[in-house]
Amino acid sequence: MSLLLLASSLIAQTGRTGGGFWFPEPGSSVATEVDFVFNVITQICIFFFVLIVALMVIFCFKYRRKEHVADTGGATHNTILELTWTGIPIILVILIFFLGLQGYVRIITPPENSYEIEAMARQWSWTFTYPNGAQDFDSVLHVPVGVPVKINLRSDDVLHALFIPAFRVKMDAVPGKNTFIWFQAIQEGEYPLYCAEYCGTEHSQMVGKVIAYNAVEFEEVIEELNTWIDKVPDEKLHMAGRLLYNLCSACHTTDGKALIGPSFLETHNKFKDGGTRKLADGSSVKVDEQYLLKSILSPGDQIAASDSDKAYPRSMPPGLGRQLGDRKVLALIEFIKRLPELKDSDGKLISVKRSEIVEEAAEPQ
Ligand code: HEC
Ligand SMILES: [Cu+2]
Repeated sequence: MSLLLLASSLIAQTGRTGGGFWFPEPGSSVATEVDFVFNVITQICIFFFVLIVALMVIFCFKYRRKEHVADTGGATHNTILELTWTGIPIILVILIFFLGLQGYVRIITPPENSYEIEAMARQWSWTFTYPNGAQDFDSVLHVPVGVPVKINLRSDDVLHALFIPAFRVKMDAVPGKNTFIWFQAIQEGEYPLYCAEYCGTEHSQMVGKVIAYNAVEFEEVIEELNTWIDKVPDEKLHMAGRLLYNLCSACHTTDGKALIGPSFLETHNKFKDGGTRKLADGSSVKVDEQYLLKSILSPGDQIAASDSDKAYPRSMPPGLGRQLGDRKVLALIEFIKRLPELKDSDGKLISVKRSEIVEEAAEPQ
């Protein structure tokens, strides 16, 4: 056994490249290791596939039925041959097992000093929260290069899975359970990030990206992420809401069509006209700021129904509002209240950049 262990670690140390035909460029420290095990297994498979198929074809011709050949009754057994074809595959699979085990142990053991980021999955986006309280709601994960990063995964609703192909890591996010992945980015750059568990109708839209920065840049990005909403002046808060609306757009349109939830246009009109919203329990409630606030902060308390009395599903993410924090919730309410101001002449939502609405405090020169 120890000999096999030695052999597998020797193999694992040599000839690491990664990427290539089967994989994207390796972006993390374990990527080359994963690729290496994959390549070893593939090459063993190719070798035996060619060997076995070639022998089959050769034997088909060599031992085909011919005239004037006496029937010998066929071979019964050959001990050396049988030991060989049992022994070699056993050694190979044990070797593969140890190769895989070494990589697996590394992948499930985050280093002590890992930088921890909380990930919350919900239909249909990822929210990443950093140690300083900064959050990114747009499924964008910011990481420093050269530092082990541990991502703690949780889900607010159904099963999801965080998958970063370039880093070769993938793990389920399970409601009520804590899971994690860890990796160490080896190169600055942008990498795609996916949800790898079918989680509802917009699952295919649950795509994001990982951005890896050098340590200095990373600190700046996280700082900015933590403070931008405080730097938006009150009169531009609805524009900040436009940015945050991406979090809601999977379920709420702004053009009047109901999706999973009511359209924000309908909500806006009711608000503007002092109208009421029917609820699933048969009562009605005035659509005012109080109602909007409650709808976002504790969606389970009042389930909206359409005007034709069809109740909407109880699928608004319960933790979303609280995680957003007061000022961002306020921004979303302003967004609903001032919806028409955020549309162009074609009725499309205008796009807003964070840099356009954030006011920098004048820096002392
Ligand atoms: C996964 C789908 C989903 C997402 C994402 C979602 N909502 Fe909802 N939302 C619903 C559903 C369904 C309802 C209706 C049932 C209810 O009242 O809870 C609803 C109702 C509401 C209402 C009440 C509207 C009315 O006219 O009565 C508001 C306000 C609201 N959502 C705001 C938001 C905001 C703001 C976001 C983004 C930060 C958001 N929602 C994200 C599904 C969603
Ligand atoms: Cu998902």
